[in-house]
Amino acid sequence: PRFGRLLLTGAAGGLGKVLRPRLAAFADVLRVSDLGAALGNEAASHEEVVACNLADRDAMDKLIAGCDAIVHLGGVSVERPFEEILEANIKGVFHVYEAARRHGVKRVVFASSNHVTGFYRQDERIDVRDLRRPDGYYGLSKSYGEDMAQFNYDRYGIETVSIRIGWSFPEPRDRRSLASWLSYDDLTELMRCCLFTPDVGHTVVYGMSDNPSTWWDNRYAAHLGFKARDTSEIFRTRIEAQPLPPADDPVRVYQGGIFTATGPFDPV
Ligand code: NAI
Ligand code: 15L
Repeated sequence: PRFGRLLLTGAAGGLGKVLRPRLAAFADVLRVSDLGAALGNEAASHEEVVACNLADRDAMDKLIAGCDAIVHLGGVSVERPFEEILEANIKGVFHVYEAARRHGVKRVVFASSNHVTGFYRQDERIDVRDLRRPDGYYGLSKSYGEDMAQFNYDRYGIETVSIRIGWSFPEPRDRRSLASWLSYDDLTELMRCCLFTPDVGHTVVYGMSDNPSTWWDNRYAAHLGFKARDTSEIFRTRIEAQPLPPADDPVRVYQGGIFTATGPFDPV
């Protein structure tokens, strides 16, 4: 299966750059978007390059017109002051769904984050039915995005898979990411499952490779048929040679790590 036109937001970011060539197989036309300065204007023959600020409602409406599905990666991707998160993430995801409804888009893949449940401890194992415990403004914005996804399914039948991405970089960098690593190849396969599995409603899945030390149970996303092929285990020896942080260090206590202790940003 293929879409006619697939939109990728956040195309100039770390994961956007990885997925841009890989999503080409999933659509006749790939429309890629990000802030103009980050994006440039070079387009392959199967691509449309459209600069757009997620906070701009009218521009977002035009961006999404004519698209059949959306992979929404754009936004602020770390903990930042509320105003920045509000513009890019909260207004951004609102505009995605408003335009999706107006233009009849029926499938969204939303890049949520493990920081939606960042205040669970690393000695707890959780699934997507456990209460969300966001660990900052960033996690709260992703929690709002998941609620937008559920609401837009219940009210308008727009289907979404929200991927609570763990740590998706070339390699794990510490003990925390040994548990949460998602390889780029597994991310790509997960994207394929999220885009093409029928009847997903609003499904929430933790985005992770086959890591034995995981904190997350994906039993409620089994219908996606996603099978991770990579594992962080191959990095364990090297990572465990790093000094162990103190027992009360947030990077060792909480699933969300340092995000649980970042900010507040207001001057005291
Ligand atoms: P990134 O920060 O490298 O990329 C995000 C992109 O969004 C950037 O290119 C940025 O220019 C764009 N953006 C920011 N504000 C914007 C605005 N107002 N309008 C338009 N574009 C805007 O992040 P990365 O690592 O590529 O992550 C992609 C998505 O996945 C993000 O939503 C992030 O929150 C989520 N995620 C990523 C994880 C990871 O391990 N890489 C882990 C958990 C979630
Ligand atoms: C995220 O949500 C961020 O987007 C990514 O840059 C990492 O910081 C990751 O979480 C993490 O949990 O470390």
